[in-house]
Amino acid sequence: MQKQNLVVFVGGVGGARFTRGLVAELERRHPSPAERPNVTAIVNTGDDAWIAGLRVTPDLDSMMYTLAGVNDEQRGWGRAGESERVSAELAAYGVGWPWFTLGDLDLGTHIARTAMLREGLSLTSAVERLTARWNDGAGLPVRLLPMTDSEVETHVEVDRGEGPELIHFEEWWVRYRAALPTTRFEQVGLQGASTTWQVREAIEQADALLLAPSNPVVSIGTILAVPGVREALAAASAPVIGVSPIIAGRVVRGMADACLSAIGVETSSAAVAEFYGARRRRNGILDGWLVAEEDADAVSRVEALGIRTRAVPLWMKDAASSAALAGAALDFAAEF
Ligand code: FO1
Repeated sequence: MQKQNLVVFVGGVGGARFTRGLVAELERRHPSPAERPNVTAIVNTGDDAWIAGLRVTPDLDSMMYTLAGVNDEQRGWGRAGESERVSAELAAYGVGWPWFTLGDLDLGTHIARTAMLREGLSLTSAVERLTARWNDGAGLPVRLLPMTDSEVETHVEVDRGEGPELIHFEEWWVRYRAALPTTRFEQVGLQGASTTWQVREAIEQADALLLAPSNPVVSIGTILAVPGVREALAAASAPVIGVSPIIAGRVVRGMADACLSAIGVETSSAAVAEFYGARRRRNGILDGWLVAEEDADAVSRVEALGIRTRAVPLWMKDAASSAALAGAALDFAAEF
């Protein structure tokens, strides 16, 4: 029987946890790897930045470290058992971003990636080589694809007192904890960019397309803005099932509410569904939407948009609940 192909659109931490749950659920449902579905993650690279001469790709790294089982579970980013000897030296030299800690092990990844890029590898090829190293060379249970091989960075318009200016998303997010008011996100480099043939092919061959409960504006929204992605989704035969990143009017983690309010979207599961739009209506993308049981009252409002909606347990507080959520998304997709 033809192996199923699953594709999940992800940002950073929430996407990594959801994808880890999906892998666990698939292992439970399909004990034999021979007929276990393939999983491809299309990952946001809008948070990427040049720091101390190195190309840093936060969301790809969250996905790689989490799926390799070497992530720092408490902080939600970077490596477990990390040290910061080199970053202290960089700070002493005034090189890099002192407020954005690059651990020693993490720097190993950034040095390796930057070396590969300087050899002429695309980011997609570099990710393939970086991910192959884990699990004694067996690699990861999920193929990671950057949303594009072009440098497309999310910058944020703020006013620090000298008038409007654009700063890198990570500076806004980490240095200012998203507390600086903003009204605009700009994807610098989007003009000449396009998605990759690997992304187009993964979407085309997918049996189900899942949107992880990642930040709808700067993660999922950023992926959707890359030329070629929406077109591929519109042409795809697979159903698109989204998981709400908002529960009872609150973000599950991170500061997605700061991003949503910046673009005038209410922090609610229904408003995010509206932001993504119904696939059957004008250039929307959703066929199905999963909301938390706490938001069961939103189901009818989202259904009225032409998006089939279901209320399920949405908190990913541990491995079991993450796997159950992934299973609910798979079961919902199977109904289309
Ligand atoms: N987040 C922080 O809050 N503080 C940091 O110093 C920090 C460093 C860092 C280094 C590498 C990396 O891949 C991620 C890092 N992050 C840090 C998290 C980062 O802001 C997030 O992973 C996403 O970019 C936003 O969701």
